Amino acid sequence: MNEKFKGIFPALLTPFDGQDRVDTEVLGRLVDYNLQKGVDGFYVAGSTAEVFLLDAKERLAVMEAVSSRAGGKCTLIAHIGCISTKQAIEYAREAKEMGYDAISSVAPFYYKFSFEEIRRYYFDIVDAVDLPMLIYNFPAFSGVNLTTDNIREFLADDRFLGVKHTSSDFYALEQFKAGFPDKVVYNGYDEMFLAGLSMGADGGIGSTFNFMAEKYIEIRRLFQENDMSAAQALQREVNTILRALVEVGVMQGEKAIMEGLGFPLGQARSPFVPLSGAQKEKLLRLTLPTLQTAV
Ligand code: MN9
Repeated sequence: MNEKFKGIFPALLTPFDGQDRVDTEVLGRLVDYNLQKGVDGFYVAGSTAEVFLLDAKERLAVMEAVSSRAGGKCTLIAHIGCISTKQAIEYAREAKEMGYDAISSVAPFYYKFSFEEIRRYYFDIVDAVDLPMLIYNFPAFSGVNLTTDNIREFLADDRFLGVKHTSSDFYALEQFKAGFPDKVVYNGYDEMFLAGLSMGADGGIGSTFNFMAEKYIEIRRLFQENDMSAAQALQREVNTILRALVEVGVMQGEKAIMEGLGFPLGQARSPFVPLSGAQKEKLLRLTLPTLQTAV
């Protein structure tokens, strides 16, 4: 039943035009470009989409652009997370309306909510909207540290699809699968994709999948065929790109790389600062030679 959720899911970037407006036309092309590469689905309006820098109208426009372009062609997960339960339920209802296959949410952050409050947040959403929920566990950014037992409490309920685990705690990842083999666990850090697979991940949701999905599709194939040395070699190649990218900032860097590949997505939104000419030049020099051009 959860087969359609396995595999490679780019966490889509949000293209902005020259006036800093969401460019849904370019977003549609980014979707097609990745569908042609054979991705299994998309993760929409998440961290990589700069979601917390979008207003509600823009967020819905992003969700709508992706569902109208990719609906019926692959599996779609909408990140509906925000720190208000009421607002999250509204986004979840919209996702349902637009035909999304699942919803996902980061834990409510900023106010240091107790686990009981976080638990209620998730259960109120799944009580209100009939779509499977993927927990988005990203302690480094959210500041919310859910324990393995906390997360297992959600997984024990039928309405929870699984976990997107953006953490290097691979023991926790393994424990989710050990306790709940039928739930879906996605690896979150692209630089450790192969490690996640080896501990039981069913696939990955990643931001660098936007421009090199083919490499992750191949790592997963090699892993499934037990060709670990080839899979490691490819992860190493991917990590030379990630190293250069993380140094300048993920979204800014990815947008510069996409532009270098012939696919301009504009700038990351303020307060992100655009890369300097020298940063861009160095990034492209270190990354483009091993990447496929976009068009
Ligand atoms: O959840 C992504 N996180 C963000 C996954 O975009 C903030 C990852 O794909 C990372 O961007 C990537 C680089 O650290 O692994």
